[in-house]
Amino acid sequence: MGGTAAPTPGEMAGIVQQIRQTVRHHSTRFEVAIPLIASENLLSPYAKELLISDFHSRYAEGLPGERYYEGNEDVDRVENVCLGLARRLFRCSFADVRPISGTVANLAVLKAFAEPGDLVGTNRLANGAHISSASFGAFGLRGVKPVYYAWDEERMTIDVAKTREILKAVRPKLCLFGLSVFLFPQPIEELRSTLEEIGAKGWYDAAHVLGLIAGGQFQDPLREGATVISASTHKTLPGPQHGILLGGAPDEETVRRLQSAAFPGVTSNHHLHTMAALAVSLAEHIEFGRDYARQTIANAQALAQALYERGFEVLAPKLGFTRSHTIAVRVAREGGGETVAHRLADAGIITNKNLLPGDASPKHPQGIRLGTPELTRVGMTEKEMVRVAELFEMLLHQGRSTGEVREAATALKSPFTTIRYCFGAGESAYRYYDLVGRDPS
Ligand code: DSN
Repeated sequence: MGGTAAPTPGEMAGIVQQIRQTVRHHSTRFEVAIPLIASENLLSPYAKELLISDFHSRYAEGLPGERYYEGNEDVDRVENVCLGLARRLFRCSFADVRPISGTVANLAVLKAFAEPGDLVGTNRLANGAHISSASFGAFGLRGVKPVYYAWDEERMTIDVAKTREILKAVRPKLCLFGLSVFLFPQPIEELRSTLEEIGAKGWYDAAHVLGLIAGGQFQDPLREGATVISASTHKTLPGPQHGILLGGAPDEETVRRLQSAAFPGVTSNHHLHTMAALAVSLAEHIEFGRDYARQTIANAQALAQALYERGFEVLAPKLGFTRSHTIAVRVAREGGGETVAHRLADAGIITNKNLLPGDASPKHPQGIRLGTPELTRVGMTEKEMVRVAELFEMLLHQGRSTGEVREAATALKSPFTTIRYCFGAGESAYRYYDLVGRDPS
């Protein structure tokens, strides 16, 4: 007979225990680390609580009030609140919170507005585009062909004049604006008349800058020419890992296409526990988002300036380095993106290697990407950003030991472990509470 070998007594309970201990170890590691991943953030206690609610166990296919399962009355109430908060925060008439991630939201837009073989405008990966635009990502899955915008390396954004010519010559059906190395606003307003002339829809992937847009501190894509925004909800919008679609004032056909792409196109059930947590995060962002977004950007600019003053090659110095939460640093002199990111991580500073314009090899990029959403969320301000830059200098320019830098990083972070800019501020941002409170047996 086939089947798995029976476990020895205590074997599986031991594995469960190990998993719990490993996750706890991770939490305490991050509590004393300096996390600088531009796409990460921390959930508020009220949002986090809902991740372990009974919503996690349920199905609710379709739209509120039109479900395929019974028992969804409370889910419908929460989803309607979530949709209302999203429309209010982004001042728009359409929201759909069923995509379960940013990439799934991107697939929904591609399903709604493009057919296999269509041309879709986008940025190149080396210029900071998300992997959704790649042939091995969502573009490839939908079978659409990328039309790349021209890039202005010095300004770290699209070259508008050259891109106008490309768009007029090639006439893509859909044009995606948005980046994963998102330093400056995308010129969708400047390209709006060209999109209208060629009949292309404007699509804005706001994953990285959603909380900055909502906080009124970045561009406003729905009023600048985007028909639809897709996004994940856990970067500068400090919500749960989830996705969202937003539309300014779309016509009925556009709404129908987006809704049927969201379900049954790219989801069956959506994730109800994260949807409920998103509702909390949207409410908190309406209350606290403006201040949070302002401080996040101020911190990124302060970190960039402090690194630049210490001899690091921070991109776009003539433009003030960044208008967002992110900065990009060329670290070829310090050993390249991979080596530097590893060395920093060993010293408790968490970053990621990143392709920069001109990089030939995706495996060995010359850059690292840094972001300030998480350090801002735990209350750090410009003063601490200077200290973070000093840690980089100690490790990468002064030859100080990994252990010494790690100790300094821990000392810097230790007073900043509680959550801010939310209800329940002051709770631990990193720890969670054992539900069972005893060992499995
Ligand atoms: N891969 C994420 C990032 O770090 O930008 C976006 O999905």
